[in-house]
Amino acid sequence: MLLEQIHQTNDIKKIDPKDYPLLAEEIRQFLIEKISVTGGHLGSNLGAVELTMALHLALNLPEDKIVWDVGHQSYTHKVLTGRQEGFDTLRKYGGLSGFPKRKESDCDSFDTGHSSTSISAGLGLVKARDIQGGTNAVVSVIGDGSLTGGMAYEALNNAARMESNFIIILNDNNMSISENVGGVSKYLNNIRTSNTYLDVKDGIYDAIRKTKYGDGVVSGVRRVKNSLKQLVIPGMWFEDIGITYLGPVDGHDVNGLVRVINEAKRRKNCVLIHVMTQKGKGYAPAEKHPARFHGAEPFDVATGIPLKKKTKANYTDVFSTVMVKMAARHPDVVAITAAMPDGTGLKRFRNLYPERFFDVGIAEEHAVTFAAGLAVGGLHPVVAIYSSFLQRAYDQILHDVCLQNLPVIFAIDRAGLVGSDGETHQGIFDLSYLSSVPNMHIMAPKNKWELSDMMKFAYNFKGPIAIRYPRGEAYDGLQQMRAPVLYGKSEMIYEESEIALFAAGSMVKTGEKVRESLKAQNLNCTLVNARFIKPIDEEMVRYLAQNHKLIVTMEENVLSGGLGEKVREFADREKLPVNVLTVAIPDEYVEHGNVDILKKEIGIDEASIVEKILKEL
Ligand SMILES: Cc1ncc(C[n+]2csc(CCOP(=O)(O)OP(=O)(O)O)c2C)c(N)n1
Repeated sequence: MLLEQIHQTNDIKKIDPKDYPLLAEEIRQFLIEKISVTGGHLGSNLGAVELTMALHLALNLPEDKIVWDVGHQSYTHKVLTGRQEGFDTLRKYGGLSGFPKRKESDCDSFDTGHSSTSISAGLGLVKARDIQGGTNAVVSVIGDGSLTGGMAYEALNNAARMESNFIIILNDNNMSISENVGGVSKYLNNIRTSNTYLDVKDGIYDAIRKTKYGDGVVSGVRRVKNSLKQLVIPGMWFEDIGITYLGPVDGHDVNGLVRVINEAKRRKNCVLIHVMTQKGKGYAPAEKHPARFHGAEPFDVATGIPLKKKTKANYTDVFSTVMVKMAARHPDVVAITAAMPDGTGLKRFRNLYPERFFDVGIAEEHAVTFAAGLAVGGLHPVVAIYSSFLQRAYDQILHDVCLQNLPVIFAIDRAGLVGSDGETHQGIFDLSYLSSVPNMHIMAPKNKWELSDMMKFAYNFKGPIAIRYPRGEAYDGLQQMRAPVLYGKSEMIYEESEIALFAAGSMVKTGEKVRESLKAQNLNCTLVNARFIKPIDEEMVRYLAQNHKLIVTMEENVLSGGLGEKVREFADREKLPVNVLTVAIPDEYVEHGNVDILKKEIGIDEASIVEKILKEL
């Protein structure tokens, strides 16, 4: 096994070049085997094996820096930097992260998770290097999907015409999670299919450079080559803005890639290497279903079928069904996703109402302002974005939607702890960042029926409104509790005295268990479903204060700016005769791991809450 010779960074350099294909094969087998057990981002990693090997061969880590955009494709990089053993605990609590982490290795030069940041971060590393007189290479690796995000262009604009070396690798597999979308994707496709011109793979520059007039001839050839490109590809955009374009290059040919990276390292400006890869390469099920294997749950290697059968609907399924029903009933309903038609459950809507569906690419900011435009134009947009990615669009929510009080519905999936993707993906800030915006309204359903009812309420509401719901199985308890959703009103579930649990969304289910535990200790306990986080149901809080000695707020959100602070502030302001205990996520980033373990660690699981309540009493 060649992989057994790789224990630490740069060990790959000891491998005989003729064995590179074999090593790539071994890495693929290793990744398939490990990810089939732990789950993880399989497709993108299988596609980036040779590219990563070439980077490790052409660069000198950790001095040279690689910034992985999103970071979900960094598994081979982890394998080659002494972290093979960690793969048994990949994405598990206390185990190897599924994304680059500076605290995990000195070869991880920048933490990522959200898309389209790598060129900005890489450029920062370049400028820091230059100012401090460094000579190391900096390489940002960005996918064609991530190149649909606006930040990437802001950074390219900044990097263009720079007189210092900076390498951008465009890892183009013609896919985002689903099919890539938009004009840039089409443009790249044109380049890909018109590869009739020269590229450095031929070693042509090296050969010419060795002659007496080497460098001059090289630039001459390059000029001709560039004008050839202009002929073949209408408007070589990267070159036009001042970024040297090299490619397209076969992303599964290690030696060719090493040559082109070395060529790029010699340039005194920003160079973009366009690398063609195949998502899922080498594993038939992933090649065939790249979207399904983007982020895979544990699966059977022989068939690619997930090990765990899905038995219950999740909130995304419920949202998906409600959306197609709403669309049938209301022709003004339009749906927007930022590159996640599968993840957000909008695929059925897209199939049934393609002209009312918009996949804008990984462009959350644009998605929200676009929705504002649709609303001003007379439509009723539903923007479906995961909680952590919506963070991107804060100003657009504030400046474009809420300032004009527009009827935009925000369907916020993955709100709360998401688990194995870790810090960058936990949806634990939305209640806080949305609460501070005037005109915004926020709801959270206790179970699957309530999500449906809240969607209907939201449609009839004349202003910006957000519904946040968690990842995973939709709660199907408390079916009998289906009082109509009324503006700003909470819902009494069990009315007693002494302790009142005031819980938001997913925490209602936890609240039921907490109540049972307290009752087992002869404590009387009321349970209220908050329903609205903004505005809070002040009348209910006042009522609870009159009949209980303790109100316990419960939410899967950070404390700062969330439900608990609002209830406490109201109780203080009104001088209500009650103590308020706030159960929320502390002021810290929550790492990756099983959600139940994480809840325990941060003190929002049933047992920790009971303990806190008993202590408070
Ligand atoms: C801001 C943001 N929105 C959405 C996502 C979810 N997401 C993760 S990877 C990905 C697709 C990336 O496509 P590409 O860059 O082409 O990489 P590939 O997976 O194809 O290798 C998306 C949409 C994200 N990570 N960040």
